[in-house]
Amino acid sequence: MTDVTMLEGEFRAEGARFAVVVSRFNSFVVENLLTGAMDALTRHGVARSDITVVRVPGAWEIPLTAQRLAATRRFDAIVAVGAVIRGGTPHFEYVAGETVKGLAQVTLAHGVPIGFGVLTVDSIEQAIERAGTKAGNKGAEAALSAMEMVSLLRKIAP
Ligand code: INI
Repeated sequence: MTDVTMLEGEFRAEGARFAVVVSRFNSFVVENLLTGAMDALTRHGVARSDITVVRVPGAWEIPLTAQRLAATRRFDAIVAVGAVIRGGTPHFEYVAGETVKGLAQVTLAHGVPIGFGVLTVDSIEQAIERAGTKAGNKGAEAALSAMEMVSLLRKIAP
């Protein structure tokens, strides 16, 4: 009897090209997420010349930008980095919800993995916790997930 076939990605993706889409809104937090994402990619062997960083005004603008990047077919994965903080703004539900939905559409429509490093949190404290303090760095996690997915998709369809 043959054994089960197991497929899973690794934290390495030789020659893969990454686009990191970064929103400026709440930049005091988001810059730490970007640093985490860059650090995760380069420490796992991605050349800096294989990374393109694209800055956009806010999280709302991330999905369209990701769509355009995916359509170029120049990137093996996209990492989305931003912070939507409730903090009393009525915008929160709309911006957070549409960012998530938009990115879900892009990843499926283009078949390009998107690491989701957009914080959707209630407070600045929660955002800081997830941007390199006690709850880790969600930018780094998103970058690693994107890398793992590149590796996995290569195994599914070399
Ligand atoms: N953009 C964010 O990235 N985070 C937020 O918390 C946020 N809030 O709360 O409003 C936010 N709004 C701006 C939005 O993303 C657009 O950039 C703006 O509406 C212009 O289109």
